[in-house]
Amino acid sequence: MAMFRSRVTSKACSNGLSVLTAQIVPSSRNFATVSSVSPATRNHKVVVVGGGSAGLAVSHQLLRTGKFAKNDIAVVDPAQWHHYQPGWTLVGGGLKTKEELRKPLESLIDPKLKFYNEGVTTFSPKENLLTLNNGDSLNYEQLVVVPGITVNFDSIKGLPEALADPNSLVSSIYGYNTCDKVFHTVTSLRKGTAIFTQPAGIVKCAGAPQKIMWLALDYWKRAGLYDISNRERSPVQINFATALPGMFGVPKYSAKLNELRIERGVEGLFQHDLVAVEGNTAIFARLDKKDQVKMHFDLLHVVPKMGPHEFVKKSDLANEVGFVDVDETTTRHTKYANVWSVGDASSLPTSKTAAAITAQAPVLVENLMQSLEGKEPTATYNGYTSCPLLTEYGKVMLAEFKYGGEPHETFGRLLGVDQATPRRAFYHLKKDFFPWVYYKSMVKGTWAGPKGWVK
Ligand code: UQ1
Repeated sequence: MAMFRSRVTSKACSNGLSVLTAQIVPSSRNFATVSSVSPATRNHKVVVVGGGSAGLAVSHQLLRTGKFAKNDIAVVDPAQWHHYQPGWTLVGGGLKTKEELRKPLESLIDPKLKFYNEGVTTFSPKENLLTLNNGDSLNYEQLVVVPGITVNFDSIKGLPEALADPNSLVSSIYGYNTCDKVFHTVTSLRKGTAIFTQPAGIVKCAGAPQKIMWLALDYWKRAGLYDISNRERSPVQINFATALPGMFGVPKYSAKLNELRIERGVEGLFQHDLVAVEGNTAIFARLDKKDQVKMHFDLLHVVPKMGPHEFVKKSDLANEVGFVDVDETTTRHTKYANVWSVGDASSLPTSKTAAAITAQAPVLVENLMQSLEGKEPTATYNGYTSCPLLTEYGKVMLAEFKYGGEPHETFGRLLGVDQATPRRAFYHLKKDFFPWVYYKSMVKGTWAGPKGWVK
């Protein structure tokens, strides 16, 4: 991060495609600053690190309390673009273009917020200070650390090269550069073995690796290339190779998804963690048998490993695995009482989604405001998160749950429906309503997910 700046970053300021060298440009600013201009220190009441889903929701909700003057709140993010990442699955399914899902980050930031279009180099929480890549420092009373996580394409040997090769049928919905290659690979395959992977460790939206598989299956079925009833006779065979022991982390939805998998003739390769791609061979570590297996593929959809940003991981704010160490109910840092985190970068033990942030952001904001007044935090987060799981074109299973993998279904409560049953209405929520309400309201701080619009 000190030497290079990425032109394209993902939802927060994660350098999502750091392995694709075409996207990386040397940063002259770092050197220019050192040689000519002396570093400056600036003061803000609140500094928010990250202009992703969490950063924008939190900063605008803070602003809307009416308790801050212009430039009291600063937002720090090196990205030029803000991406609606939940939409990348829809791009992979040929339902949206990637361009329509992004907006210039600066255009989403209220002019009353001070925007630093820079990355963070170091945190000094004991001094209430952080330094930027350009050498400047920011002082704060309260710090919100929400930079998201990085997608590590180079965590799988041979993957960067395979993704960059326009002739390979290897792709991933997990990056801006590669999400549109996915639909191209799906429409190009005529016969053979398709493998969809899900890695060991934490990923954003744990359902997405199979959402794209269900869309591809449906596409091949409609094209006459996939025979659900006869795997042997079907021109295309589908394998779901996941490092997990089941289809999903929540038992209720996992059971239903496994039924779908069996009904639809998809082979489940559980505890299989992709480690390398060599030509048309995928190499998996088998986590239960502690060995490796090689498998031929004709189409491969890869979900790389993901992890915290280095500048967070190496800081005093991180827990032992690199996430910002916060209390799971108040979102306050366990050691530093004026530091807060939600979203992907946080240690909150729930599934990392934009839906989770709709429930987390108001809790963080309420508690931070109380903290500014010298009061103890009282708002609590119950672990709410959601995964609108596309199971075919036109149908979505709306998984919603809280801590402990316990279902917490909005429409179950309101209408008495079972959300494990895939429905057309949920599909339109996912495809049309959520992307719309996200840019219309969520990034502006006026959308609280299942709780609806806030005043
Ligand atoms: C949501 O608010 C949201 O954000 C706009 C999503 O998009 C990523 C979601 O997937 C979900 C599930 C919600 C939650 C809202 C309702 C009405 C269930």
